[in-house]
Order: sequence, then C-alpha cells, then structure tokens
Amino acid sequence: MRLLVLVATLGLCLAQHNPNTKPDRTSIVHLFEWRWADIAEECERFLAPNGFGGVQISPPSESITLSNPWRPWWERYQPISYKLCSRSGTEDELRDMVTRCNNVGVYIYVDAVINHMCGSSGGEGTHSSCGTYFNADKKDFPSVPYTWWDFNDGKCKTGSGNIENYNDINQVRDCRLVSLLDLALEKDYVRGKVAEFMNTLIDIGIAGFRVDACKHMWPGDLEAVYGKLKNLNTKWFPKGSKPFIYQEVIDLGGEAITAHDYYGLGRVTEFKYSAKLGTVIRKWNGEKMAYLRNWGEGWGFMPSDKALVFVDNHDNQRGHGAGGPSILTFWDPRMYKMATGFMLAHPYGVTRVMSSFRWQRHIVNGKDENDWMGPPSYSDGTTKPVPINPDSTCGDDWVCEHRWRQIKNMVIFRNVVNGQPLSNWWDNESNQVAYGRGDRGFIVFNNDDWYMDVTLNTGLPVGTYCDVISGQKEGGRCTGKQITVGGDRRARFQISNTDEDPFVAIHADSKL
Ligand code: QV4
Ligand code: CA
Repeated sequence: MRLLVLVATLGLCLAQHNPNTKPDRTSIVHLFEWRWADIAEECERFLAPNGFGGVQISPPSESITLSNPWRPWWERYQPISYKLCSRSGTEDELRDMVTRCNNVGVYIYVDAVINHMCGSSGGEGTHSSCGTYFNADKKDFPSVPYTWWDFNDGKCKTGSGNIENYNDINQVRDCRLVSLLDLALEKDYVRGKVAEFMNTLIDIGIAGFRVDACKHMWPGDLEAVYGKLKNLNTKWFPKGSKPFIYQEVIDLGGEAITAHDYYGLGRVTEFKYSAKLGTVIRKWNGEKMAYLRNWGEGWGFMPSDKALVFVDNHDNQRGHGAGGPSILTFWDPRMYKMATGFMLAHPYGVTRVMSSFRWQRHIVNGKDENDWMGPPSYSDGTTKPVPINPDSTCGDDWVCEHRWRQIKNMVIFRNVVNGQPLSNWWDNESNQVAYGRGDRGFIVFNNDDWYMDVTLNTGLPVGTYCDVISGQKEGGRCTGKQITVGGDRRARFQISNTDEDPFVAIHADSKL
C-alpha cells in the first residue's frame, strides 16, 4: 500500500496534464495522414486565424510500407526505426512544419508508437518509409538498433504469442497486440531508445505526445520513459514546461485494465464519451439529450482534468479500436455537427476535433471491408496534397471537418467561453436542450421531431447576437439567424426540426 502511494505521488510529479496551448486556444485538431507541408500551410492560413490550439499529427517515425493491402493507413502504426521520414514527409519538412506552426502559436502533438515495432509477418528487406533494412522474423531493427533481446516474447505466456484474453493484465502488456512485435519496456536500454526518440521531437519544438496503445504498456515503464523526457524548447515555451501527455487507453468498462491506472502519468483518452454521445444524438437505447444534464463525471467518465475527448477518432470512425455503430462521423454530417457542437460548448475535458479523409466504404454484414484504405494518394502510393477550394472547403477527398463553418465556429465558441462554468441548463425532458457558459455564450439544440419555440434565460448581456451555426458575424451583420437578448437576459429561440442544422449558438464575440 505504501509503495502504491509512493508510486502514485511520483506519478503526479511527472504528470503533464496541461496541453501547453496558448491562452484561450482550447482545442486541438487531428490532421489524420496529412503531409507536413500541408500542415505548415494550414497552421498559417487557417488554424492560427481561427483559434486552434494545436495539431495531432500522424506517427512521424519510419514505418513499414505494405503492398497487400496497398499502402493501408495503419502501416504507420508499425515502426521500423525512429528516423523521422514517413509518408507525411521528410525530417526537414517536419522541422519546417513545427517551426512555422509554433511561430503562429499552433502547437504540434506527436502520435508516438512505442509499444511495438512492425508485425511479426512484416518480412525482411527495405520496404520501409526511409528505406531502412529490417528483419521481422529475426526481430532485428538495426537502425535503432533493437535485436530479439529487446522484445517481450519470453514474458508472454499465450500459445499464439498474441494477446488472447483482455482480462489477463500480463497478456495485455507482455504479449503481442495483433502480432505486433512487443518491446521490452522494462529494459533500461529500450526505455533509453524510446526517450531519445521523444526527446529529439521535443528539441525540434513539439508540445506533447499522444502515446499509442498505453493499455499495452505497464504504467511503471511509462513513468520511467516520461521521467527521461526533457522540458519543452524554450524558443517557444516558458522555461520548465513539460510535454503534454495524453495516453490512448480504450476503457469502456468491463476489462481488467482501466483508464484510472494512467491518470497519474498524464491525460487519458475517454472513449466512453465518444460512444455515449453517438448513442444519445442517434436517440438509440431510449437515450435523450435531456439526459446530458449531468454529462461528464455524472455519466461515469473519468475526472474532467484527466480526460481528452472527441466525437470520433481515426480508429473508431472506421470500426477499428472501440468502434461501434453508434460512433458519429462525417458520414452522418447533420448529427456529427450537433455532437461536435455539444462537445465544444461543454466544459468537460480537453477537446480534439477530427479531420478525416474520405474512402470507398464497402460495408458487408456491418463490417467495412475497406477500413484499411489509406489517404488520397497517387498510384505510386505518395500522399496527395490538400487542395483548398474557393469556398474554403478541401478537395481530393480530404474531408476537413475542422473547416466546416459550424465546427470552426464552435472551436471559437469554446475559446470565448473558456473558464466559464456550465450555467442555465434547460431541457424539455426530451431532445430539446440548452445551456450557457456564464455570461459568455449560449447554445440551444432541437433534436426532437417537432418545431421548437422557447424563450430562455441565456445569461448573456442585452444585445443582438449572430448565430454562429446558420452563419456568423461578418462586416457588422449576421449572415445567418439573428438572436435578440433582452435586458432580462432572455431570448426567443425558434428551431425547426427540418433546419439544415437544428441548433443555434451565440457568444460574446458574435454580438453585433
Ligand atoms: C493480423 C491479425 C493478427 C495476426 C497477424 C498476422 O489481426 O491476429 O497475428 O495479422 O500477421 C494491422 C492489421 C491486423 C494485423 C496487424 C499486424 O489490421 O489485422 O494483424 O496489422 O500485421 C492500427 C490498426 C490495426 C493495425 C495496426 C498495425 O487499427 O488494425 O493492425 O495499426 O498496423 C486495441 C488497442 C488500441 C488500438 C486498437 C486498434 O488497445 O491500442 O486496438 N489502437 C492504437 C491505434 C491504432 C493502431 C494501434 C494501436 C497499434 O490507435 O490505430 O492499430 O499501434 O483496442
Ligand atoms: Ca506491450
């Protein structure tokens, strides 16, 4: 017991739960599979002007390249070395991106794959993103270097060498996740190599890490690795700043390993949030938006100051990881915008917005046979740039949810109401709900199948406000709906259940 308390306290000292974003920039966006060159442009031309706090990038480490299936997106979760050339670009392009994004106050969060290397059937050769030689059969990765000695197989007790039972903690951490060669992170040598990789990125100027597959690593090993990390680069961050750490642990309940085991080390992805919000907006299982009254810890989620939340992620949007049919994605745009609006207006957690690419879905018996398809690419497998259309949407199958007016404006809403408590909750005991954030913002949803016409206390000062969902404030006028708040702070909201977007949001900066 005493040891446990000691470990927990040590953990807290190393912990970095703060995203390091600029003041009043509260959300990050996952630019899934984007090229570094495009991210650099996006920071300058769109993310900084619209108040985004940072970008989660796809894994920058060298990975396997596969031809069967042809260049799946998930090849990037099979590292070959810690060289920084990947499908998203070269090390020089990565450095240029970090510098340019940092210079406009948009920070970079690296997806760090440190639990494993490539799959056991990865073969031998130089089919890797920098052309580095490796031999998966011999567990030989000479450019790190790792040899068979640095992997966990001796510790794994299952017949297949893979994880077979998620209720056996030892298996989950010491056996192979879907055959991926499992690193022996209890070895100081391996910890040192992983930390060296992460420290190189810190020196380049990144602000933190999404740590992949944390359920499959012992908290004590992670603590040792995080303990070796440097402070952030003082060219952009205050002296003594530690990297933000958010750990991927899928905990939907019912397994031996819980998100709780990782709170002391950094934030943790709250997958219940994504699954439940989808169920509520879809009105499945008798769920209603009125039940969102105590959204957050009241729903059995982790403490808000430990949570990293999202409507969907790169796995569950295509049935991987904790994917289930309730997950909302860009394929259901109307409900997706409502869910994202709800998330961004609500004070719970650090929020991450998803930005996806479109692929040819092919659903057979509930499973997408094309869930492997990689980003928009040329026939040689190189990723296409992200073209920006005159109306500011993206072309070539880049979805750019983060550029959708409703989502972009809700990212701004979250910044404007930052630090304000949830206030003036109202609901009709069905699917019409509203709530405010102190005297800075107010949002109203109509997810019922009938017209809504209500007058509510908004908490906002008297004035005329532009709805930032149907339009926005532009040149001193509203391009969409206009909401009048009276001296008594009350306003009338009329939302048709057939509106393109059946919700309205107003805030201090959308006042005329
Ligand atoms: C397959 C079989 C194995 C078999 C093996 C034989 O499944 O049983 O032994 O072939 O060679 C890909 C394939 C997978 C294949 C594996 C190894 O999809 O079928 O094994 O490669 O060749 C992503 C994808 C995976 C992909 C992996 C590596 O989602 O499909 O596997 O990348 O390329 C759990 C974890 C959680 C994890 C989630 C998906 O607790 O941590 O599953 N999420 C993260 C990432 C995710 C990534 C990984 C972890 C692995 O978010 O994107 O998996 O780094 O819930
Ligand atoms: Ca492991």
